[in-house]
Amino acid sequence: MPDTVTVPADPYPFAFDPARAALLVIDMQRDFVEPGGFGETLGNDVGLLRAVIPPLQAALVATRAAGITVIHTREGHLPDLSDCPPAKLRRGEPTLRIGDPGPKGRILVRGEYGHDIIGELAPADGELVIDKPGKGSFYATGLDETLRSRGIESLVVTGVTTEVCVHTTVREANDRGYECLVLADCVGSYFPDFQRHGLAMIAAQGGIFGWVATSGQYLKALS
Ligand code: C5J
Repeated sequence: MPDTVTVPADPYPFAFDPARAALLVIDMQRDFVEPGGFGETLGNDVGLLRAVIPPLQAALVATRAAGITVIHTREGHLPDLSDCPPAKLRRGEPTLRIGDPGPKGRILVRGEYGHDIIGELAPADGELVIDKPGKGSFYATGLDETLRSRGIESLVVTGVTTEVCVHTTVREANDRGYECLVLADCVGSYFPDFQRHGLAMIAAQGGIFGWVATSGQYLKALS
């Protein structure tokens, strides 16, 4: 691998050192992507997120082959829900609330089948899995310390959902000084409009939060 990889991107090319980069795979959990989980209890068509899986599988294969760090996240709560703010528990009018028993186990609770990452994108041995109680990957996790201790400065961001956990994470990362490249076809939303506008918001104003490229552009740059 060269010292610098440059990916054509919006609003301008994204250059990163593979030894100082990580691919972040956000919340590719059954609870968001499969029927019977948290996403569906909120009234969403979870099928819309499945388009992310094949390009993300290809990005993972190429990232691992390039020796770049891979980190997965999972949104969810302790079985006693002590890390779930009452406001989050009360929010909305879901068919099942966080902690209720559902077809894939208790909704959004750590250790349950529905909380885990889908088989198609299962973490490889040695890859970090960060459990987070919020939408952002930095809030109440050790992610910042983990990245700093490994000298990571650039994040290639994938996962779901674009306008919620991906956006929150990219904003958190940007404020902490990380440079983020979001792979447009490797992030997904239940709302096609939010997908489009969410990506546009990241790259607008000269890359106010980061850069956006396709997985094809990323793969070509890695090869
Ligand atoms: C949501 C997420 N949408 N991973 N979580 O509640 O985006």
